[in-house]
Amino acid sequence: MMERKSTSTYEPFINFIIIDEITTYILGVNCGGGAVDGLAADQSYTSGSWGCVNGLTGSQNVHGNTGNYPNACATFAYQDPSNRIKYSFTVPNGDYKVTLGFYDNLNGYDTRISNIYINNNLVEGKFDATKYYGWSTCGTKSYTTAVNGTTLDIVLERQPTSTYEPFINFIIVEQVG
Ligand SMILES: [Ca+2]
Repeated sequence: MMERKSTSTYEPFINFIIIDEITTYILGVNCGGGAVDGLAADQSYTSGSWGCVNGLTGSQNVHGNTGNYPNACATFAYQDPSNRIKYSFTVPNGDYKVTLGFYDNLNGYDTRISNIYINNNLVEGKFDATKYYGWSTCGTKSYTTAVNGTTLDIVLERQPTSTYEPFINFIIVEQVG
């Protein structure tokens, strides 16, 4: 606010104002499926954009559930027969919260056990969604990470003892600082 001083001959004036727009990056991906639950459809990675790296994204329908992401949990992405799945996001530098969604419909005899890396840092060792959430239950894991090189990579690597390759149902990447 600008107020005229009692001693001023003229009223207050101003020539221009610049307001820096603060933008924060947020993107949710329905891995292995179309646009549902407020998340974008999955896609292959292209330079400067985001998506699943190294080939086709496999998907498989599983039973839905009543969680926050019932439709996103109904499909998952994996790369068969690869022992590794990777998503890459081109983002502004800053601090990020990464949420990974899992819904494992395997029985108690088969396993999907993986190490999870974000920008080459191990954030989860020997992760087994069924052990965390139970069979056919949607659950999430969240991590924070700093991005300095405009790239945010998420990698899931199969553990040698795992029956099946790594999988993931959805990803949400959100700038928090
Ligand atoms: Ca999905």
